Amino acid sequence: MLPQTHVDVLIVGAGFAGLGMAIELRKAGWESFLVIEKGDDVGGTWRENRYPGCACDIPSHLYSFSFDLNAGWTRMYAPQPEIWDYLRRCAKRYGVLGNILFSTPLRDAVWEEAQGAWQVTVGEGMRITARVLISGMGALHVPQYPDLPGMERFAGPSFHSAAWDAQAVLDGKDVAVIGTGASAVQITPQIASRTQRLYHFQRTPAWIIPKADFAIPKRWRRRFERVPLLMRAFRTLLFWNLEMRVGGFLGNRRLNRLGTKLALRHLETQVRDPELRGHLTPSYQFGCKRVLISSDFYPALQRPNVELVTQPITEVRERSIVTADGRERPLDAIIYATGFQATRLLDSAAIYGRGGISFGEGWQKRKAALWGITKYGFPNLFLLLGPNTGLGHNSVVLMIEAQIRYVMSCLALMRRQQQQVMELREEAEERFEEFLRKRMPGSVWQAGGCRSWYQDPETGENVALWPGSVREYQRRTRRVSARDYELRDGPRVN
Ligand code: N01
Repeated sequence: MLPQTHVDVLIVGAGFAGLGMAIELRKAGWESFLVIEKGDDVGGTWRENRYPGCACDIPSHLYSFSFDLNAGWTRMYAPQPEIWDYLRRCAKRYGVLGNILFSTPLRDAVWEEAQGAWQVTVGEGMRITARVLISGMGALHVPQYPDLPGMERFAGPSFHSAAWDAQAVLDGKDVAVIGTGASAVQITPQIASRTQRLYHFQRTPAWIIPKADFAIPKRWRRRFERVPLLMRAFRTLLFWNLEMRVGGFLGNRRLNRLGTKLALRHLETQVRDPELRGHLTPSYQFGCKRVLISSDFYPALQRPNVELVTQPITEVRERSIVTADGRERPLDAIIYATGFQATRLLDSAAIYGRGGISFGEGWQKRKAALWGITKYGFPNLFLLLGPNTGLGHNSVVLMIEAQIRYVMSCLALMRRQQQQVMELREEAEERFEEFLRKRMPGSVWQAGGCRSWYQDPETGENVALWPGSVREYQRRTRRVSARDYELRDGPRVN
């Protein structure tokens, strides 16, 4: 017999979202909760992504929990090992490590109406019954490989940016980096000087603005340590500096032009060759795809051993890549910095709600979840970093914390009303869908003339980003409206 466990709350994932949730439950005195984590440590994306140059592209003082500011960040944009360390420290400090089952992936979760609980199968088949299920899975962790003819024939090392092969020898070799997203622009500058030749394959150029990164002097770190208020003031300054940008993405043309100008000036300053500059100039609106920040990507592309290849890839051979113009470039290794299956993730998660409907089916019916957190037909399921809660302009940790507060309020509401089950009403979901529909048309994510992972592959609608400011999201999720939910004591009667 496989072991069976009962808990009040089961959290999936021990990244920023899952850990933050577990910590809040612990702080509020909850005892009966578990976190299942597919990896062997906490950290989520910051455990998984270990490519050279991996770092935050949001200032670290803002990219941290509000309840655990870190005076010790060594740089404005901390490198991955520091962020991973920070999360490990938080897990330890707040005493949630004992609640985490590592190397325990979610197999499936089925809502059992008769029990008013989720039946969850994990790892090798262990079953967990949980009254409340919280997804902290995030959107960016199932690698998306391109579909290139002959990919499987390549004889040298080839791997995805999120599954970096530390054993692969790149020094003195001919290497391809495919992609021009946030990952690729961090990788190319780091490895360019080590390779013999580096071919950077770009399908679509990105808008790139300068990265004001610098080491935070020790005396400042000491000041932050001694005067936490100073650190908080600094964080507030960073917050408003980023928050202001959202208008430019929501349709404010003047703000959007300012961003475009900044990026174009950066390109002109760093790239003198007009032909190369042409290849690097996007033809879509600023912000339509994620705006990248980098001060070393353009210089890396201009190294004598680096070539920007803009011809589409037509074939991968045993030791080379062929492009549409018929050119074949010999290669020892290929790095796929080609992103993640962002919008398909929840679709494919084996979560079955009331009446056995899969999350994918529920999503097809209506591509919305209230505040990205709750969905009709899925009682007692709460999503962190769910649909339409990503950000293109500010720190997503702020969104995670707002969602955690909302979930805590939902749990408190159930307790107060002495009800076991809470389900979003269909009308509330409809209203929210309408709200999204009204917001999107003027935004750059939809009207900006690009294709990006923010968009639903079928409809082209933005299903990834929150179409507003962080302040607005925080305000709107501050209170749970009981009218949006049906609260019931156990099984449903129709
Ligand atoms: O992935 P992406 P990413 N031939 O999807 C290209 C977060 N993040 O891993 O634009 C050639 O952005 C594709 O081209 P196109 C952040 O939220 C954060 O870089 O589709 N190219 C694109 O250029 C980010 O947005 C940090 O035409 C091909 C690239 O691959 C998200 O993760 C760091 C191709 C994929 O870019 C994803 O970023 C890293 C082909 N056949 C990531 N197929 C921080 O610093 C695809 N591409 C916090």
